[in-house]
Amino acid sequence: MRRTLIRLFQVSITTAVAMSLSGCNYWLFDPKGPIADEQMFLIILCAAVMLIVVVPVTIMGVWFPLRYGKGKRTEEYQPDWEHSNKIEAVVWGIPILIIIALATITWITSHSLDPRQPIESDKPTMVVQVVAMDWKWLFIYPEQGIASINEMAMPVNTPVEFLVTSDTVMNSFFIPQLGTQIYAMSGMENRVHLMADEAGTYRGFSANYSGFGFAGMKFDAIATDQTGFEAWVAKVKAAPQILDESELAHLREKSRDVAPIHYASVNPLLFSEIIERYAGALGNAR
Ligand SMILES: [Cu+2]
Repeated sequence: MRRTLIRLFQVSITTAVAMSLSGCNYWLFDPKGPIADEQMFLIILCAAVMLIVVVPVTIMGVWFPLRYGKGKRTEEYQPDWEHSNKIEAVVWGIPILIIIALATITWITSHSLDPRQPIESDKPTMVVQVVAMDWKWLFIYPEQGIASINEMAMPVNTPVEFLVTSDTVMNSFFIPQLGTQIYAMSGMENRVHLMADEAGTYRGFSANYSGFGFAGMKFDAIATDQTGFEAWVAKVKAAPQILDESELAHLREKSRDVAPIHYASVNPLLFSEIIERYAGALGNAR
């Protein structure tokens, strides 16, 4: 018993030290936008509600064997005891209350955090089209007429509507510090509204395994003030490359750990053409 406890203690200390040294990122607990804020609150709230069960059960799991275990006949022995209204009330009442609380929270936040729901703001929503490729992210700015690979920028405090599709297998578009991940699937368009309320460069990646180069399928989401965003757009517009048919064919080749690329111009219909390439063609992609 004692050795087991010591061993358990060693394992937990080692795990705690390893986790603190591993460079784990607690992005979900460092939100930089209103959606991520609300989601962090949800995570903490749900964990706290679960602890209402986990903490007493853990305590009882240790306490009962210690107090009532073999050789511990300190309490009165009651073999003909069979029913208690108090226990029934607790074991039914508490779970019912927890389910009602969780159901209410789920109902409300499923609507308030619906990814399709626009974010209220005095600024108009900006549209960014996102395409998952093998293994990089393509960003198309239809309003600015530019495109980029593995780097995107957005003005702070401006809602952004991301239209997301895939030119390959399923991926999931995720910038943890801004909230809500959304699946990128070929032949269809998913939408997620996100907003950054603090300037910074946030890591984005695919949250759905998509093959060999998946680990390097990362991008920077640069949130900056309006001037900084306009400067970024100007920089991309000044890039030597454009995203034409031959460059697109090149992008469709599998590649890993791709450094950011800027395209001064892009076919304005490219996003819908990529969707149409797969639409209604299950197992029959051109
Ligand atoms: Cu799943």
